[in-house]
Amino acid sequence: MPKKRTARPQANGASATAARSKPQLPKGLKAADLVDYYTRMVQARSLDERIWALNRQGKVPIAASSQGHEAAQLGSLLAAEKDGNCFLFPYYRDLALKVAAGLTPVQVMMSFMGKAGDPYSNGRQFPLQGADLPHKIIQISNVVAAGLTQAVGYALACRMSGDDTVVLVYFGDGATSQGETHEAMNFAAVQKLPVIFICENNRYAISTPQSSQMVLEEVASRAAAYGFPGFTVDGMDMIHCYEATREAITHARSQGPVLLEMMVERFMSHTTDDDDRRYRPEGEVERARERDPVITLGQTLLEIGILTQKKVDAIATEALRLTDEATDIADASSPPAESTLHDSVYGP
Ligand SMILES: Cc1ncc(C[n+]2csc(CCOP(=O)(O)OP(=O)(O)O)c2C)c(N)n1
Ligand SMILES: [Mg+2]
Repeated sequence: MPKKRTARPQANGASATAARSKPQLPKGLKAADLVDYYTRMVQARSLDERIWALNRQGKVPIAASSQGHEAAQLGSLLAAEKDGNCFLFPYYRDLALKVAAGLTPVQVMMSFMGKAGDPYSNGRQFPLQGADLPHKIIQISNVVAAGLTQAVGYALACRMSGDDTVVLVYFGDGATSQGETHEAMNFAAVQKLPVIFICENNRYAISTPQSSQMVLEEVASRAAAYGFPGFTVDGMDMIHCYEATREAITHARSQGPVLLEMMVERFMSHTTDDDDRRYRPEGEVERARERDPVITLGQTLLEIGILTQKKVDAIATEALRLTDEATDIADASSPPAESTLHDSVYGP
């Protein structure tokens, strides 16, 4: 397990890691892994930005952005991929995770525009909601905290069928105020199930700040109530999230649940339906963007000497090309055929 907690980032977004020493290549990772994950992160950001613009053009009905959460999502995914036997229960803010897990740009755009070919629900549900079993992902609904009990049930089923899958379930800080979180954590603890509870703490539940959701300063301390470890990590640092999740996977498989609170920043409004200027202090988002995980990971890789500026530029250009191409393909595609209306629906 992570031995130490990272200093908690300041509420105003000031960097807790401002005075970074020259980073080393982390244990278990090759240079190629980091370039690969940087490329995935840039692609996810490019799609996320385009989806927001398409909403304003009336082509995407609603979206929740993962901008600012990417390091937490990709760092934990990298650990899961390295392990090779993990199953993921993300939530609605995990676009970057889903893209990095292997969803193609065209599939993403099909889902957000509600077109036939959306691999999650074939255009039936909120975008990227349903299941993507080839990438070992289930996200049945947007009901806050509902995924926790489902993930715990999945972990129990895996154990009963004799496989040693570790389940990673993702949720927000607000979700930890829901009763279902208590049920899930308590049951997982009693059964010592291999579940990693990953809280992406952006300090807001829509417009409600953390201080109005709970008296605790750290969500991680909730773990003590269930008798399993809880850690707060810098969710803006992908490598740190990778290392914490890697240790958590080992612990979960041998001893039971872990809670990882990843401190992130929500760069955009809650969803495309929200306007956060009504409740966020002026300058907060701008300060948070100083720690943009896409930029800081790129800088880190330049510093270590894994990437050159030329390669960084080429990655950005290729991401934009794929986003443009996917937008055009999805825009020109049809919605699901009327004849399929009753497909996948229980009925007489
Ligand atoms: C059970 C339930 N109650 C309320 C909502 C409406 N709702 C959607 S997202 C949200 C806030 C959740 O905040 P948090 O868990 O911190 O996640 P974040 O969006 O900040 O990533 C709420 C209240 C819902 N979807 N489900
Ligand atoms: Mg939140």
